[in-house]
Amino acid sequence: MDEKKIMLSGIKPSGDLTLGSYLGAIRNWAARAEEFDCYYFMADMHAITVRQDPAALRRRTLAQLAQYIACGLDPEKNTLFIQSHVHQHAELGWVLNCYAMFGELSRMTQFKDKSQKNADNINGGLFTYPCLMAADILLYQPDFVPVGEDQKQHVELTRNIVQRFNGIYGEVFKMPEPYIPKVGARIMSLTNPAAKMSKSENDDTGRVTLMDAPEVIMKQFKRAVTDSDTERCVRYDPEHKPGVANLMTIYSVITGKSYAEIEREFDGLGYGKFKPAVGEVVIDLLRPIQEQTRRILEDKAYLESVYRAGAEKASRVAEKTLRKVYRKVGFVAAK
Ligand code: ATP
Ligand code: LTN
Repeated sequence: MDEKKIMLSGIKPSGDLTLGSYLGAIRNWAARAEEFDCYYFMADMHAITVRQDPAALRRRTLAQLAQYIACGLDPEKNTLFIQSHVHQHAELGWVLNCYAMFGELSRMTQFKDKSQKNADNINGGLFTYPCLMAADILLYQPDFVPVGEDQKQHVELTRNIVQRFNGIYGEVFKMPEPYIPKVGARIMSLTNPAAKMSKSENDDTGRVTLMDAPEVIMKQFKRAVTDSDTERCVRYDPEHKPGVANLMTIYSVITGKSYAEIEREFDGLGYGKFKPAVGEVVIDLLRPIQEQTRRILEDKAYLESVYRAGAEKASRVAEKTLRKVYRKVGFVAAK
């Protein structure tokens, strides 16, 4: 029997999932289940690198699981789990800390960015974050890691760790490839097109969360920043019209239309027609996801059964890799 290729990814429950998390990541996970053996998790251990309210973290972790399922990840076909339930992540994370260099960790854009934004809490976890992420990945020996553009650097660092580790101990880890969508890899804030739409940063006006009510979504799009040029025409020019380009990207990913088609569709109509049209397709996209999420969240027993089964399966796979690593580095076998 042909072995399926493996795919793995995670998202921190550090805020409510946004349109950016969906278009840049989750959308590319769904519908892969037949082709790949897929693992997706809630990165709660990564979330605490920034201070979290405990009750909110718990709520968001479960909501995120419900949203994964509502976005089309069938738990019968994908392994869905909570990172902290699989202790091997922390254990391999420690080992990999010893195979990542201070210099390379210091160069991580996300570290520099988050340190600046959380100047009162630049903790060790924030710095060694990529080592835990490398462990998340390497435990499952995936072929592909689907992420948005901002995570590419972390996957590259994981690849450096693989090269270093395998160079010393032989072929222990499989080399993972980042898998980044061509369109939608970086959805920008609606009010500041220079910054990524993020679930925990900037102010609320720039983001649309997956659970926002239709009127809120419409309001956000109507007041989205476009540009002040006098032509006010819908044209794809990310350099000079980044706000319009961002809206066009959102519209393009959802409708499947090319930028040229969109330009033709709104030719002569201006932003007054274009912005609500983008809001409308987003509302239609999210409606069924919202309904399903609500239904799933009401069934606590079901959610629990999903994350328990997920952790059990993930843990079996992870344990194999961890044992091998422990043996390779010279730890005495416990049994
Ligand atoms: P935080 O605000 O806590 O840093 P975030 O909103 O940046 O979180 P992550 O948990 O870091 O989201 O990202 C989850 C996944 O979604 C990653 O693969 C990331 O690359 C992708 N992603 C997040 N935001 C966007 C975005 N605006 N556009 C495209 N992809 C995104
Ligand atoms: N660092 C990622 C979340 C994340 C992840 C992973 C993604 C944690 N572990 C493993 C892919 C694979 C983020 O901030 N989005």
